[in-house]
Amino acid sequence: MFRRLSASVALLAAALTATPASAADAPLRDLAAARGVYLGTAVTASRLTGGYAQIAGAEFGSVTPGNEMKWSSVEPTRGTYDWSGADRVVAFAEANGQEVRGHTLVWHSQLPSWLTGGSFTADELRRIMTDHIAVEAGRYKGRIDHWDVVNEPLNDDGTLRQSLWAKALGESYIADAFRAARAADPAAKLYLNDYSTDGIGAKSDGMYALVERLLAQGVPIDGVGFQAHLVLGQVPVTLEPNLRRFADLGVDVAITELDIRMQLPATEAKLDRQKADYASVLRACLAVTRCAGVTVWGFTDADSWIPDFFPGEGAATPYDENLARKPAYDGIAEALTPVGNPPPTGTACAVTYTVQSQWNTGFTAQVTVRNTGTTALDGWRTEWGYGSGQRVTQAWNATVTQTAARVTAASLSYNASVPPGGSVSFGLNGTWSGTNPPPTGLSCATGS
Ligand code: G2I
Repeated sequence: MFRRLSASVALLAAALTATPASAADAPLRDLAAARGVYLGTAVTASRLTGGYAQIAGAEFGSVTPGNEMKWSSVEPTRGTYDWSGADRVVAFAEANGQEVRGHTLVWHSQLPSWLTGGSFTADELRRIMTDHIAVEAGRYKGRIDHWDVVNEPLNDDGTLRQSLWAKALGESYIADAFRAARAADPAAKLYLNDYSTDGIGAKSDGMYALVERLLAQGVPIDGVGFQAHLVLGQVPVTLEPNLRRFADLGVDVAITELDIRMQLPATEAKLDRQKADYASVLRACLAVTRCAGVTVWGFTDADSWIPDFFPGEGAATPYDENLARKPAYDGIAEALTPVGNPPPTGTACAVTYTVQSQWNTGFTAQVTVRNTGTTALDGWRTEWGYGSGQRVTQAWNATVTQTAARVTAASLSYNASVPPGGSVSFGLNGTWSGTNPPPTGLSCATGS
């Protein structure tokens, strides 16, 4: 694990928010990464400008399109696709060095009317479903870290929800969906996702049994998502043991849609309670090794589904409607800050990226990591995002890997140690077309 210490975006976010920076004074995404988890948010593509975009990019290491990848968004008319919203979210993530949770391939809701109103045989429906997965997951192949392949398959009592899919195909639709998703995008982690499965109870028992059956059939399922649409003061006490029992089945787990709603108006006491509730959800994830991360379902109360669906309730997210941090933000930051094991003081680095030469399709860049702390670096890493399709083709003096737009470079044995005030450079050749803008989210981290 490594600790990310410098991110220029953090300064920007701090400048934009009304309240003081958190105790840890680092973006949530960096605090999360230092603990080996991601902190994500659902976003709305049409809002990705201005202060909303700044915070989404600076504070979160993963984004989930709130609606833009759902079936009714991408294929409102049979055979006519609209990828504009989904493309926008994926491009945003790549420009900000973020992961993407794809949401969602197979669900009973937000389906186009040509599908809900059509009359199809079971074989036709199965084919429509697997074709849809092939098209959508195929389009974003290699660019989605986690796919919510099947969403909300269960009733509250843990039995199979009689969705369009289950009515025609029975439980077999779930296995088929996962197999189609694996074929379309072998690198994506494939998740089964549901709500009210957060604590141990009838519904999560049903989910547990379902996951056991799928694994026994060799279905390619990598993880289980727990939405965690919670009510103030009601974080299930069994959240952590519940996550752990699923992890013990051999799958990853993640909190995928966290929000904690309250009766309006919000008061100081309620917001303090919400802070504690957010912190306890984060701690439950951190306590379970296979918990991959936590995603909040919208980071601002201005972009939350709660007021529309629960009249009189709201204030469910970590930022208020004016994009100011709420106590819940600090609850997340504090939970992510190690207790009794503070980061070593005096260890810090800074990184610069310079294009040294550029020709019609290629360029050479030099990256310099400087030890700005007071103790020697024992290993370093840097990360950045390419916003314009640039690809690294060759590198020297570092181990450089690129996944989609995200590049990671790590020290080699002979240049891992950097004395205070010293610096190390490495180089790379890359390809570009159109434009070759500087990378985004350039950060460096210490440790191996
Ligand atoms: O309902 C909360 C979430 C439960 N789990 C699955 C998630 O996909 C779901 O997300 C919400 C979105 O946050 C809402 O934004 O799903 C809702 C629909 O079930 C979304 O609401 C819809 C409204 O119903 C539509 O009227 C609206 O056109 O959002 C659409 C786009 O703004």
